[in-house]
Amino acid sequence: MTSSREIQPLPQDNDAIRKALEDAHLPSLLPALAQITGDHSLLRDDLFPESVVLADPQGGLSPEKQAEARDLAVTTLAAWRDAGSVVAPPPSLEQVRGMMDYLIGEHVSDEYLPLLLEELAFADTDPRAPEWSKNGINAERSMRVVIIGAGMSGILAAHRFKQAGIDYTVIEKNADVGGTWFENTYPGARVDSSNHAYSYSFAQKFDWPYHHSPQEVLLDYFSECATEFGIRDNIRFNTEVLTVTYDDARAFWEVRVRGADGGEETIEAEAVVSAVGQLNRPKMPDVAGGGAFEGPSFHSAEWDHSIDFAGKTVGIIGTGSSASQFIPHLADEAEGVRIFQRTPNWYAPAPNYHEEVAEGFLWLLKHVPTYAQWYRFWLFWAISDGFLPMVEVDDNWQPGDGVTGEGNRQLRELLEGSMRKQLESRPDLIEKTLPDFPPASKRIVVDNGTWPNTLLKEHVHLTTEPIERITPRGILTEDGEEHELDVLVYGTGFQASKFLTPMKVVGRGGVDMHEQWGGDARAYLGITMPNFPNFFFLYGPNTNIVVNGSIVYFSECEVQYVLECLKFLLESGQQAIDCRTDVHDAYNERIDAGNLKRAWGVSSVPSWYKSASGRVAQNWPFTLLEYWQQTKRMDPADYVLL
Ligand code: N01
Repeated sequence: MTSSREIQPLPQDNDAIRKALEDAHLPSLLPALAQITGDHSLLRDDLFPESVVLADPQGGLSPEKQAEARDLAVTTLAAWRDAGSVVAPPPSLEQVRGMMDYLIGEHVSDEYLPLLLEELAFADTDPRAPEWSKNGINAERSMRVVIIGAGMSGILAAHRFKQAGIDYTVIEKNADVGGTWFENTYPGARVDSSNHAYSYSFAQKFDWPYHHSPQEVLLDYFSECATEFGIRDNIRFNTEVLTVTYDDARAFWEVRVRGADGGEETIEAEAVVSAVGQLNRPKMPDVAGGGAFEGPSFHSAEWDHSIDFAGKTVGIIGTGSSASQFIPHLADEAEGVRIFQRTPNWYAPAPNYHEEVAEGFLWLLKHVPTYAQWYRFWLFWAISDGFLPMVEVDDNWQPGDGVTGEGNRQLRELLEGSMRKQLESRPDLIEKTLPDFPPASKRIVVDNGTWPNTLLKEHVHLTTEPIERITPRGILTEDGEEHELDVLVYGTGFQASKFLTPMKVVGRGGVDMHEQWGGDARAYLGITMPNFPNFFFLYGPNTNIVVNGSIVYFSECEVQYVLECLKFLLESGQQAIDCRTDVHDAYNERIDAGNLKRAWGVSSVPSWYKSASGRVAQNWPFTLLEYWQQTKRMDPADYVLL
């Protein structure tokens, strides 16, 4: 990644610059030009973008205004180059604010400003890095941390602990880093949020080949991060955590692990960080006859790459985000495709979903300092808290209503219009695929027309008849038809609400974590829970976001909070902190009330957002800003000090 972040000199040839500018994202280019030249008059009133929405990347600038902006950019870049390509001194806070105001088309409030400054993270700055070190606070004290999992959040935690000089060991069950991006190798797997924003704020990559890169590109990114951060030597691969047990008398954790050779051992640690993810353990469907099918069958997260689908009829149970990505590939290869859909999905149009990043845009990201940061910032804002009104529940909402409020109605109109248009030649498919429930009741699937085009193929059949059972030869539906299959693929998702399954975690006084939860995981800030001192979750209960932000952002906030907790332990000399039950309960009451004001909280549609009891155990219902504010500092009053 370091190499991909090196800015290359601008060429003498102005035509090359002009050509690249044809692909420029203009709202984020002008702040970059203002920053490198120090000339903030470039942010002209008449070139002010009118909006920040993904569907209109040029912010409503007319073609004439876009041409003017490009002319201005050529002249500015050529003059800057001719003057020696010297980047102006860092802008003042007011100047940065002016650039942000320009880019987002409104005045950045005092509340948001510090968060946005962190997210902007200009090259070679890392505002979230710890400004303290363990030995600087207390060199004598033992502070060993076990991190469970080396996916996106585990790599991040390891990096931060290394920066703070904290002794850490990462236990990873797989043979390499990457977590979900290591395991999900099904054809078509790619990130469905914008890639330039789906990366660590402090390790931005300029040269993403796609706006939504495929799995192997994401895996490379996280693998390179692990190498660049220098954390690999502290990761024990092919090693699984079996039990985690708190020793009350000595105030530390015993982590029982099994290595690749089957041998078991116990690792002691003062703190444990769970970075196991929510979408990790495959879920098989609860239908009769599971295991009866005699042909090859597998889950999407355990793809069997040895199977040649040519000439075969493949059945797929499930139509979620995973299935919507791999089914089009199966349809290209197999002779017959039979899709079994229980509940339809809303599909959000993303025209650039499979598009490579345009050559000129990529060129500019590599040649114009700070441009990549400003573009990432634009994306961050575009997919941020402004989306929340679209999922809000009005007070007069009634069960069965197809929308939850005015914002949700607008969203529904957009999605429904696009789905109807794409399937207009097949009213039967519109009937089968158009949900009657409000958008965002469950996860909206991202698509660029590939899904309806797949359904329109003659050899692809969408069955909405409920499954009665799986048989040795295929699937029997309730109408009595047995659908004969050669291969069966389960696109049935993950055991998301069963956090930390199948590990056994035993806290203070022998309390079992899963028993305490009773099937309904909760935590304070999604990070700590009573009876489990110095045990921290990343991507824990109620930290998943649905429409605003990315989970990388959440992980950065969570790790920041964990660092604050460890710092407190080092400074105070306390052995452990245990979340207060009243604080935890009051927090969760608020979370539950918040989720009941969101489409996913009131809808009865099945989704991985809910636990078996029907409570939303996964999602964060509030703003990104609020989570940042709550995790920025740790308040010792929230904890029992041990
Ligand atoms: O899993 P899912 P997924 N009988 O739980 C069906 C992330 N992700 O792996 O809706 C019949 O969404 C189930 O039906 P229903 C993303 O956050 C991200 O697809 O419950 N059907 C549903 O259709 C996503 O949301 C990316 O009625 C049964 C499907 O199986 C999350 O992972 C890519 C059934 C499960 O869908 C999970 O997505 C992929 C049964 N008994 C995933 N049981 C990217 O960023 C389940 N189903 C690209």
